[in-house]
Amino acid sequence: MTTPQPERTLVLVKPDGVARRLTGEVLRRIEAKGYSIVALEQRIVGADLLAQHYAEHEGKPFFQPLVDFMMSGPVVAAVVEGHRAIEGFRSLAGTTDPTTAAPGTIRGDLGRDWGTAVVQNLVHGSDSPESAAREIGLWFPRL
Ligand code: RTP
Ligand code: MG
Repeated sequence: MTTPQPERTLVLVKPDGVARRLTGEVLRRIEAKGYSIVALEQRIVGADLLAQHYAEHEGKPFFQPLVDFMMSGPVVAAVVEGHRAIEGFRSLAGTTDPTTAAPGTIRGDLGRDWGTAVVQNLVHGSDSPESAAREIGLWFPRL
């Protein structure tokens, strides 16, 4: 018999999600899926953390609008755990563009394009085990 391997992912409720009072709805979907929330914190983030978090996008046209958006209000950061939680949360979130994200997903059900400089899509989820380890280290260094 194989042993389930718990996996951790970093989830962010972005400023649009917090402002729209959707934090509880996002956490509800994570818990309803069967994942555990092992760390949770609301905070206002600075440019330094965001530059590290989004280092892969540095130099792209949406980089600065993205950083500005992420500093526009509080963010809720969570570490979510469960077998295949990285892939599982990405599936719950839906694809990047909320206009076309599948209904049933967080972005598909709750998001839309507001015509802003950078697409506001409610949540972030780590995209690989390497990203998850790096991002959890940035956001929750004591974990
Ligand atoms: P996330 O990192 O936030 O979970 O989203 P993602 O993987 O689906 O998207 P990613 O490609 O990593 O991009 C990070 C965030 O940058 C904004 N973005 N805008 N062409 C654009 O206007 C564009 N591309 C990306 C989005 O907010 C996206 O979530
Ligand atoms: Mg990403």
